[in-house]
Amino acid sequence: MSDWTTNTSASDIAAWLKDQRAVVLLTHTKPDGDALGSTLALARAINRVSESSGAASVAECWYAGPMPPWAPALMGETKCRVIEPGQPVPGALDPSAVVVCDTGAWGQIEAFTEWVRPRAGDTAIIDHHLSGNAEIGARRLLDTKAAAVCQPVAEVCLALLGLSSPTELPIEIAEPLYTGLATDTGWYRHSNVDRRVMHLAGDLLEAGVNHGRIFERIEEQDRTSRLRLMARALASLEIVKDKRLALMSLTKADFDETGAAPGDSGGFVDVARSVRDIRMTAVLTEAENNSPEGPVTKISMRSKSEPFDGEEPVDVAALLRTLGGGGHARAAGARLRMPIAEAKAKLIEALG
Ligand SMILES: [Mn+2]
Repeated sequence: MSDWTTNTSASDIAAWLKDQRAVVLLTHTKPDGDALGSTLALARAINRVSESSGAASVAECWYAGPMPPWAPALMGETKCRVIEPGQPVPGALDPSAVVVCDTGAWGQIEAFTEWVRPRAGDTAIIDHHLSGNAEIGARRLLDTKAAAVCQPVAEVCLALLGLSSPTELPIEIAEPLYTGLATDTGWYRHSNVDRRVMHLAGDLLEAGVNHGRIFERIEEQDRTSRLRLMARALASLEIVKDKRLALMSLTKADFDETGAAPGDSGGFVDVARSVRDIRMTAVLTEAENNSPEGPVTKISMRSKSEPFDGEEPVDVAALLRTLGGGGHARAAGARLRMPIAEAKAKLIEALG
């Protein structure tokens, strides 16, 4: 993790991408709005450049599902391949370059590990997370102060297209960038919202993005099974650590009996934030594909950013690193090879 530093610039990445015969864009498993938005925007910018020079479209996005229900609407006509858990990597395309967006951690690109490893020299990482495995990509554009990876990706898109302002971006690139920016900031509610975020958001609106349409497309498309799954999650609520931590647990049976898909629990970790005394929230999920080595529990965790009752905010990335996870100070995750009850005990123990 020691070399987790930027060694290139947006314009150098753009110049490098312009020379490529074929580019594969990757992101973390179970892609969210920022993961999908960043890869789609970049693929479209690369393909615009190659089409304008008479070449065939060369960029495509490879995703490891489960995918959110709104993904097809965002993906549109852009060349994408979705690998469901346990499926092999598609072998049809042998790209000259790989770009990994919104993560730089082996643990988040598991489906592609063996495919990416020999290609490190031809791989770039564009990310905004605080830590990662630098050896994944020889080129690294890391903006750890960015709220969304769509911010540095917007700069690469501008450099590719020779534009000076995001207001000039074509709508099919502005929309996915806006989606990443809006979702990674919780629709501009989280503490990572700053002047840069609002400026880029304003510029993308100027480029023609329709905020209400994107909000409805992402946030108001649930199936009733997700609401039923939320009822299960709320029924499992435990408030521990002197009322500071709200824990929810979802078992495989909760998903099966409600008919919910693995991606349907997204955002549940934010629900308990509404309670004043709760400073941290965690959702523990029994992983869908229990491996021969035993059960896997996924932990998703958030913390509030303001001091409370004389206590500093908890750095959940640092906390979950002690359990092999990572992420941002206010939003982090981990995967533990153990049943939910054991993972819950470990988490509470790690909190001290
Ligand atoms: Mn992100």
